[in-house]
Amino acid sequence: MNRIDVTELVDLENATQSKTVFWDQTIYEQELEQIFGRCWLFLTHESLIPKTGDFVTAKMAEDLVIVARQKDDSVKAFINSCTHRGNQVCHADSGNARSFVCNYHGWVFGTDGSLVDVPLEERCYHNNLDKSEHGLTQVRVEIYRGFVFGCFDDDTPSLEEYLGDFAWYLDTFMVGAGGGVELLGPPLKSILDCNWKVPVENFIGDAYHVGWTHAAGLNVLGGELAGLAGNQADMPYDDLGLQFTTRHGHGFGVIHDAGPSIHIKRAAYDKFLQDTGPTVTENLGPERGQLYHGHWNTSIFPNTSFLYGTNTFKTWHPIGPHQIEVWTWTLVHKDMDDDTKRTMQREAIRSFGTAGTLESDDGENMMTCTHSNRGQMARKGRMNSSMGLNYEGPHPNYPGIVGSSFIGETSYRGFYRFWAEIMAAESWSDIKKNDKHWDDIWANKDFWKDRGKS
Ligand code: UNU
Ligand code: FES
Ligand code: FE
Repeated sequence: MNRIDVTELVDLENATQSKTVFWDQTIYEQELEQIFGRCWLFLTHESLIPKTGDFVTAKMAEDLVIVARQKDDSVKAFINSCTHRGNQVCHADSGNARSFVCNYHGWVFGTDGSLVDVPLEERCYHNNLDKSEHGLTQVRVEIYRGFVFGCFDDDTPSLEEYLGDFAWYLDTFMVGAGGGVELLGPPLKSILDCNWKVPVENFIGDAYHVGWTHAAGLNVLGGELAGLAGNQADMPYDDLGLQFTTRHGHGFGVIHDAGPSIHIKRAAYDKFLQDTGPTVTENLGPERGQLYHGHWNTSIFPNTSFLYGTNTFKTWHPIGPHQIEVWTWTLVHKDMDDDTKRTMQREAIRSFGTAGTLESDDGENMMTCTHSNRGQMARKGRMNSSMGLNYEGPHPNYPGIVGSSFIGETSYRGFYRFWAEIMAAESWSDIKKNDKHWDDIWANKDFWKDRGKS
């Protein structure tokens, strides 16, 4: 493949990106191979396929996959395309099956993807078809805290290594209180006419837009975030939260003590957090004890995002450079009673479901960020993500790089830094060579020491 030179597209020092990254078809094709072909991609949560034979269909960028619970309780995934003539084998979103029968000529695949039966095998194939060679293409699967991921590349490090320091943060709510979390499905699905990176960068670190894009909504909702509406100058922004980026482009921003702020019916959720918070501090220490009560806007590289607190959990599946499918689940703690889970699901859907009040605020921006850069002149321009440059650095108490304010672009920069790295990298062994100095670009090594926050 003739690769595009990404050094032109992402300027790490000045924190700018070419606007063509949202529009260009060749860049997109390279993303499919270099990023979606080699990263761990979120598929589903174990709680959605608890029993043998339970399955969901999922997407890995433009590839369709089937994810199924096996007899030995493991989870397997395979490409949802028949090895006979390529028809989609499973059309359901989810269910329980003993086998998958292709609609076209009737080939039958086991829930492990193996080809188990072929019509007229003896009469017309004369027993010359080797069924063991015609199973569905297997996808590598690994699970972190119940979150099932798939990967197309055998050279990609383990899911745990891929998440790396980010798992330290995820553990805050995934295991901090002991009971774990789960996703409520089925996922809502909608189409949005934007490049996949626009929502990812929005969720990874764009708290800047919250007080502006969502000003009207926040004013009506009230709660802890209402004070952000309209970007009031006297807010103590530096004390309200932080933002983080870790190896491999994952990142988030936290607004302290604002967890359920977007929920209206929140009494039971508030109580759950109050009751379980001390256990998190006990198990994981005071930093994560505090993060547990915050509102997080988060993306896991490349295309999964969530708002912990609001509890919407999303994957942005690209369909070409200018369109995505948005899949939206609700994130809840397993130990919550069913009523509380339902209430949280309704609240998450009301705000960040397909027709959610805040989701629709964002949708229009995401579309126009893409389509305003289709022109040959617009595409030559640059975008800026320099907010908070140098007000960030390694921190004594948190892994990764920490930005001093939740309104800043530290995690944007981390995302595009890894985007550029993996777009150019020949292989994962080249990426590994950079592990030791991946954070060199954040030049201000003593930022937190100088601030006296240790
Ligand atoms: O719209 C968002 N991504 C957001 C909303 C982020 C933080 C708080 C509330
Ligand atoms: Fe940020 Fe226009 S002000 S995109
Ligand atoms: Fe938003």
